[in-house]
Amino acid sequence: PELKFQSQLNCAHELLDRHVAEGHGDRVCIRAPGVTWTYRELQDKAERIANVLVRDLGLVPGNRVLLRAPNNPMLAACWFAVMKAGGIAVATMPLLRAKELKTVLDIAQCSHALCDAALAGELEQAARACPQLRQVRYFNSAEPHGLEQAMKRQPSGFRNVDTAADDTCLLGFTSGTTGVPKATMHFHRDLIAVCRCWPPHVLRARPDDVFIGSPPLAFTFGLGGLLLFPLSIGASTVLLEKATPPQLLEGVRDFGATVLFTAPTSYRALAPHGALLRGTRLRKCVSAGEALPAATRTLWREATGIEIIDGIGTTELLHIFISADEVQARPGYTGVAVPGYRAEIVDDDDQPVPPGTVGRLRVKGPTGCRYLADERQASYVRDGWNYTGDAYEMDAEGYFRFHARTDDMIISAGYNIAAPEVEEALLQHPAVAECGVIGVPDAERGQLVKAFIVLRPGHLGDAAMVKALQDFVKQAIAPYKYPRAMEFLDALPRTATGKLQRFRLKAD
Ligand code: 3UK
Repeated sequence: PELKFQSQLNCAHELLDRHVAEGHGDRVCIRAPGVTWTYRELQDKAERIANVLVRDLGLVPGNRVLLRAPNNPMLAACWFAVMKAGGIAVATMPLLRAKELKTVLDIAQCSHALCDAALAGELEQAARACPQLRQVRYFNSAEPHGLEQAMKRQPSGFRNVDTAADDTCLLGFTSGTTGVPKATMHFHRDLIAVCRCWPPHVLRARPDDVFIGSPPLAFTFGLGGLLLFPLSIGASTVLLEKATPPQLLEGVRDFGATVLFTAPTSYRALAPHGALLRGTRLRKCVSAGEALPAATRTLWREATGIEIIDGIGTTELLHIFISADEVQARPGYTGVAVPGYRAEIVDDDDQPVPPGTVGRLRVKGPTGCRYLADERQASYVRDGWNYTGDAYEMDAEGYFRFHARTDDMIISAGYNIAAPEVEEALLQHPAVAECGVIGVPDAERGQLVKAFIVLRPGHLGDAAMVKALQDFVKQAIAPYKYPRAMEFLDALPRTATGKLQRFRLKAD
């Protein structure tokens, strides 16, 4: 049963306000260990924080507010407070160090910051070198000058600043597989648009669903999946500060979660414990951030009985634009264009290529793409199409198959080899837990395919293993793609969003 709403949505904070305005304020909105907030309670917190921002901290519409916390209820309240006060939210990944924070503060020109006390150290260090940052408040601490103390002195109730649908409300920073963060601007209407495209057409969750997952709210995959989407239908969301595989398992069981958002690497780590999920309410599993290998899809289905919903999204376009639901899902394919979006494969001259040809993916849709930096806008957005930097192929039915990031195409002895294809082949070997493939310079072949392998417990990375894995790849895919060099590691370098950092493998 869907909740029916009278009001039309223009701005992001209305995703929260309309529940209270239309009589659903007592539904459970946010849960976390030891915390349950209804929609009304979240609104009350957000409005008190908005009052602090405007009355105590002098925020004016358009000011940029740095938000910094692990996924927890106060972060969600601060996020809505910024929307209500007409500010622009700049959420940062919890793991960022002072130097990276300074880059973000400078690019975004933040004047205010709301930060979890647990993450104060790096921000204090960064703030010393950022004179534009005028006001910082910490929450989730007992200190007398904390945000909660200031909230107590403010009335509940806040008259929302009169923002328009096309006012910027969010600066999203890309997660940096190449190391350099890029900022993209999003309007209020973009946040509403993502709630209208992928969730109703592909995810199809219900008001009684309980969302849970690992992506930080600072990553737009997490912001949508763990905040905007559940709230847009009156469902509830579980926010976990730490969401490693064991914590996700526990969370799904303890909170009766039904919809899970996480990355392929996390599905691989969870799969051996899949039996523990069989007795739970879990019914939908979403994967994004990296390509989902066919082997991981199978592993998960066999472990849990659930078909993963894969989807590619980007920070630039805010959320998922190519995806397939449980019925449409095809192993090895991301899916089809999400209603509302157009996706095409083009050659180096921006001309569409016939089905079955690998080329560059470009996408157009209601969420647009606006980089903060003009040079970037000029080179990555042409004719309204956003070039994602991915090499993809579309078949005659409109199904899209990922090959590689354009930068991750290895050219060896004249052959084009997509690093993820070699990884996918290796992952099918029972001894391989995780792997990363790159091209390394080679005098003879130009580039050489090199694989970094994390073995499952009980396996040894010796010469016999190298030979066995090379032979295995030659059987699975065209033999010239096999990794001629191989190295065994305990873990692979990954971003906080679960993406493999190939540039770090290349540097070592
Ligand atoms: C890669 C995928 C194959 C692809 C994101 C869902 O990942 C997100 O945003 P980012 O800006 O990175 C975008 C790039 O990541 N990618 C993401 N998903 C897939 N490749 N299959 C996939 N399913 O290279 C893309 O260009 O960090 C994902 C929702 C919101 C997001 N921001």
